[in-house]
Amino acid sequence: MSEWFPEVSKIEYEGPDSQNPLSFKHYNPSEQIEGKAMRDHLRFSVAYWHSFRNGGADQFGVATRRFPWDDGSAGLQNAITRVRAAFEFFEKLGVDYYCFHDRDVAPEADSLTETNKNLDAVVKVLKEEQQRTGVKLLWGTACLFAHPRYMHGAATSCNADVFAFAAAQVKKAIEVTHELDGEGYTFWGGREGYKSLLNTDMRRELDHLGAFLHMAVDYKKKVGFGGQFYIEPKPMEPTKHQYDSDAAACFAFLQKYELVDHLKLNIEANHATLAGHTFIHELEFAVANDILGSVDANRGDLLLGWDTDQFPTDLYDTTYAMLSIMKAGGFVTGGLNFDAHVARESFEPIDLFHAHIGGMDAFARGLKIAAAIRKDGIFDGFLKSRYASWDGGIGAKIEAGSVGFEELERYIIGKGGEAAPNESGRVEMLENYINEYVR
Ligand code: XLS
Ligand code: NI
Ligand code: NI
Repeated sequence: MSEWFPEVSKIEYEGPDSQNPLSFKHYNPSEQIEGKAMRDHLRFSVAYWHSFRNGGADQFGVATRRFPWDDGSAGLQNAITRVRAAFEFFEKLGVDYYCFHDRDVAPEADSLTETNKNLDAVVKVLKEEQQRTGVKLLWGTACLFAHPRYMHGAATSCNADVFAFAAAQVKKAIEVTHELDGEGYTFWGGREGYKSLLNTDMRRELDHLGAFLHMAVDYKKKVGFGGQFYIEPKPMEPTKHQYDSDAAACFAFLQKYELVDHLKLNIEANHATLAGHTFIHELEFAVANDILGSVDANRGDLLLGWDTDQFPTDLYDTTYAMLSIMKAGGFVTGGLNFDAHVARESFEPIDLFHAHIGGMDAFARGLKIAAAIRKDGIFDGFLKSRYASWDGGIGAKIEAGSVGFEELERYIIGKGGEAAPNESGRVEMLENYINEYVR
């Protein structure tokens, strides 16, 4: 099938010396790294909403992109044609996964019943295309933020009917994700937060969000959906403050509402920077608490205060990300979902290829660099010796919980009243090491 991208054939790995912009220089799907194929380390996914629904409109201007397969209508036939174009793209790009919101793939009608019928019609085609191409669903989700009914939020709306509508919508979204063998389902709390605290009962809203997620967990069990649930941290935008503001806030929330066993995190690079953290901080926090699930791979602009969702190109970021992901043992159900859109001025279908090829190559390089770093073991060795005082003696006793303040006071006094001297953290030396690998 070569209907919508006739000028592009399957993107192949041509190696670092290739001059062909429509080839991979680093992503070689079957290449083995640490005994596992690159494609299985990276598990790339295309975000349907950004690549197939985002026309490039921003706060100051209308859409700049109307792709040839799109007739501009909100009709069902248009939605179906778009699915065919999307799968032609996935296939030619050679990604193994995609992700969608319910409303990205099928139009919303005047009633939930009619809307669900539209969704069923499109899901039939998605299934057909998945079977034809072998491309799989990484995760599904529901759009609980675009329609005006969600102006006050969805699960955290002041309007109980809106909560009920959102529940019905998520119920259906879980069903179709299950139907399509999705490996996961993401909750991103688009408007689950507030604009003003003057009109917000925060305690009640948080309780409602906890209750909503429990209902989702119950329903998942009831229908036998075996995919992983994720919650995706983001601090703001469109809200002033979103409750799942960063990985730590999500973890606290999940613990309070006893949801830790049921949800992992979907960490997005740009959301980390909006939260005033680095991407690597959010990943490391998730890894340290065993809650890393999946990744929305994109990049923000540090000079702009919003979710610019650019494609990832920074090799330091991709290297650090792969180091964290590999430390956690790699993805199980998750993957690298390009939650990213091309620039407003990149309005041709071919730009979708350039963008994804760049992101895939950037992560393939990050993977190779991370594997080289792990193989040499310099950083592991440094870490081991930096914490050596915990491997025996008083450190081991503290870790084992066998001493308290009184024993520790006696220990220090017994040593002549002073702690052992510190050693340098060697920050610059370590940064120099990194530069030897990232090139
Ligand atoms: C928006 C979010 C969104 C989620 C899915 O900022 O990143 O795209 O990934 O609802
Ligand atoms: Ni995202
Ligand atoms: Ni985002």
